[in-house]
Amino acid sequence: MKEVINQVAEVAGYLWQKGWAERNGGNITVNITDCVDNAVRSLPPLLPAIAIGKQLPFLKGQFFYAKGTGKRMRDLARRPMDNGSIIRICDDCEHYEIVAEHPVLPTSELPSHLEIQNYLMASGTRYKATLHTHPIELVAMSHSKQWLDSHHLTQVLWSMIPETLAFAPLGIGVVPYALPGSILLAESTLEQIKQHDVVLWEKHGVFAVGEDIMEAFDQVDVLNKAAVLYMTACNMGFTPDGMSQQSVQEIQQVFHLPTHR
Ligand code: 2HA
Ligand code: ZN
Repeated sequence: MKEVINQVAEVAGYLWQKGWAERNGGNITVNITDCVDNAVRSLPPLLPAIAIGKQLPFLKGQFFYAKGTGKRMRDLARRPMDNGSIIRICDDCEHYEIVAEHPVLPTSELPSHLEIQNYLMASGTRYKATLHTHPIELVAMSHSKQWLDSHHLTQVLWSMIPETLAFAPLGIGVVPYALPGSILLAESTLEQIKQHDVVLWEKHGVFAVGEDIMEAFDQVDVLNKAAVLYMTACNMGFTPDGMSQQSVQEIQQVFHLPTHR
């Protein structure tokens, strides 16, 4: 469990260094059920059970590490257990309890993170981590209608550098602007996460999933790197050509890249 939480802290540090996590921006949730020991399993709740607002049947008895509401990624990087907490989903699948280490209330976006965690469990994937962050260049692109078409955005980003395609083979989904923390945002994100590991929230940020938090971060990082390359070329006064469609398809075939999870 220590290893998983140390990895969360490492990623939180990267998010801050990249300028993607101003103030309390961003959230991290990781399913740690497989690595909690008996001592943690038997911990009594620190507060009365809190309603999730929805029934999530696949999360019964599951344990999560979740960043605390209002907490800063840069603080979490140094003190993960003071800026996040371990929660357990109650047997009714509608409430959760905070069991360690302090009564730090989880992220305001917990319901959307848990709803997507419920989907990841239900669909039998090995995915355990969900990440929300504010990557500068991808968010900047989302301010123009031409980039809100998921297919077009994915093709352009993939064509910037071969690695983008290799390491983000499911491309990037797009969710139209919705109020942060809203049910609409959670549900639109869930629909897009069924086809993509990374989803761009118009004029806000990204939501990503991965087998662990490092993988979720890496996918956002390679996609944002492609956005930086695109914008750097534009800043030099030209629109980049991008790799040809043929080169993109060649990579998909040679590396047997998955087209779905
Ligand atoms: O938790 O970024 O969108 C802070 C956020 C919410
Ligand atoms: Zn946000």
